[in-house]
Order: sequence, then C-alpha cells, then structure tokens
Amino acid sequence: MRNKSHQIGIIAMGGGASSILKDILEKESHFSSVSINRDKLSLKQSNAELKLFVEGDKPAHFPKAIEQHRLKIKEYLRNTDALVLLSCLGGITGSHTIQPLAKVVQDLGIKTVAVVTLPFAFEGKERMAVAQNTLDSLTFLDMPIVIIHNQSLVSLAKPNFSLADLFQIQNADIAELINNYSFEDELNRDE
Ligand SMILES: Nc1nc2c(ncn2[C@@H]2O[C@H](COP(=O)(O)OP(=O)(O)OP(=O)(O)O)[C@@H](O)[C@H]2O)c(=O)[nH]1
Ligand SMILES: [Mg+2]
Repeated sequence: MRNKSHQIGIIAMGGGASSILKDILEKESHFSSVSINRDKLSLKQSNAELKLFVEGDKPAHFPKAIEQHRLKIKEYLRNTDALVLLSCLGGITGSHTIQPLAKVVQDLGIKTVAVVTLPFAFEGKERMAVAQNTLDSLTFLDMPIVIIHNQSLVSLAKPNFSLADLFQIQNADIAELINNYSFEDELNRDE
C-alpha cells in the first residue's frame, strides 16, 4: 500500500484524460492535480486544481505551449514527490503535449510515470499511428510507461453497452491502478 505521506500529482492532458482525472478526484482528493487542454470548455469542466490552456492545432505548436507554462508547473509541483502523466493517445492535445511535458517535469527532478491509453481499432489507423508515434517519442525518456489498450475493453462489452459504459469501466480501472501504484519504487529508484 502507498505511503500517503508522499505527495503524488496527476497531470491529465486532453479530454479523455480529463474525464479519468475527474473520476479519480471524486473518489480520492489527496492528489495534486493539473489539467491541460486546448479545449476551453473541457478545461472549464475539469475539477483539477491547476488548469492550463494550450493553444495549437499542429504537433509543432505544443512544445512551445508547454514551455510557456513551465514556471506555473514548477511552482504548483514544488511539494510533489512523484507524478503521473495521464494521456489518452490518438487525439491532438494528449498525444502532442505528453512528451514536452515529460521533459519539463524530468528537468524539475520529479519522479514520473506515464499512464497512457491506445485507441480502439474502430477509431482507425490514423489515430493509432499518432498514438504509436507518441509512444516512440516517450521511449527516449527514462520513464516507466503503463500502456492500456482500449481494444481489450471490447471483450467486456455486453450487447446493450455504449462507448460511455466502456469508458466508465476503464476510468475506474485506471483510477484503481493509480491508487495502487507503488510510487515507493519510483521514489527509491537510483538516478
Ligand atoms: N477513458 C476515456 N478515454 C477516452 C474518452 N474520450 C476519448 N477517449 C480516448 O482517448 C483518445 C483521445 O481522445 P481525447 O482525449 O478526447 O483527445 P484529445 O487529446 O483531447 O485531443 P483533441 O481533442 O484532438 O485535441 C480517443 O481516441 C479515445 O480512444 C473518455 O471519456 N474516457
Ligand atoms: Mg480534446
């Protein structure tokens, strides 16, 4: 079980991750929480403590957009011992902010784990390729990555299930995973 004396933070990027964060915070409020989005409405609806707007519609815009928030992120996370970067890959915001953000938090010396989902097969090859490119870019960073395949949820679907039902199951699973994650291993890991 996790030592609750450590302050753990979660940074959610994009709409899917923001929904998951919402579920997590409704059950467990002891996390520091940051939501990052280019979607102002989604950001407004987020229950994260710190909300950061990023402007961009092309991958190249996001490193600069994240860099502009470096000081705010640093200040907010000053007492955070370990961090989860949460992103549902396949869209624009979550896919293109996680790598520059990982670099920022690693520069700050915060132990970090990435938790990402990969799109369903029915979402198409293009979204999967975007997700895969992001994963490839993350492997250059020394950071554990937990990969959750949305496609594996399909086997849980019952005839009357909607996509929202599947996401609800997934959100609960990810919330549990983060709650039970052994951050001690991260915090004790040699530099
Ligand atoms: N768990 C969960 N996953 C979601 C949800 N909505 C979308 N996804 C998954 O997350 C992937 C990315 O979607 P979003 O998170 O909405 O995309 P985004 O990062 O906001 O990107 P843009 O809206 O294009 O800027 C999708 O391809 C789905 O596989 C959700 O409510 N919950
Ligand atoms: Mg979005």
